[in-house]
Amino acid sequence: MALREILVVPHPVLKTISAPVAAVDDDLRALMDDMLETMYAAPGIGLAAVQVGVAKRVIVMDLARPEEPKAPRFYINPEILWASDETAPYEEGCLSVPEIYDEVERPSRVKLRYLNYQGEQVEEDAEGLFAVCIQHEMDHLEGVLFIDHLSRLKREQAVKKVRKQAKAA
Ligand code: K1U
Ligand code: ZN
Repeated sequence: MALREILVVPHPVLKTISAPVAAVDDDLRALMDDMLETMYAAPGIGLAAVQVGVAKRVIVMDLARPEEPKAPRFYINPEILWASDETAPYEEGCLSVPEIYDEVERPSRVKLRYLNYQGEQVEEDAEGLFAVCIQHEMDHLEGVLFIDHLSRLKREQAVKKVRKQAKAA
């Protein structure tokens, strides 16, 4: 396993639409293992492959609390089959937009279909933080960041702040 570099705004690759995965094989599992290690090290609760520069429809996630055992999740070619009309706000962050947090409103519940680590098709209902995180990560697969849900002014301020941090580092 290896740590990968997490791309930050305004890196153009983050605007890429990720391509579907053709085969769940050992090379893909090696990528997912690297992504998981990178996410834990950041630390974060989710990561899309495009954030490490690989524009494939792959997401890793772990929503376990710090005192709980690790519970890694893998989503390959995820699709949203249904989304609730009811929405809820959540203060989101993103490893590609470091130190910026803001409220985004999304459907409270979604029904998903995806391939798991073994390449098996799974259907699952998501609510709460799981629903927030999977929608945030699936936005990455379309080249959309959570700041794209904010006003133009807030988005531009966020990118400016991240650029300033990068220059200072
Ligand atoms: O960059 C990412 O996509 C990961 C992002 C996921 C996310 C967080 C909050 C709402 C929606 C999606 C993060 O993991 S940001 C860091 C974070 O939330 C966190 C870090 C350490 C402990 C707990 C949370
Ligand atoms: Zn993100």
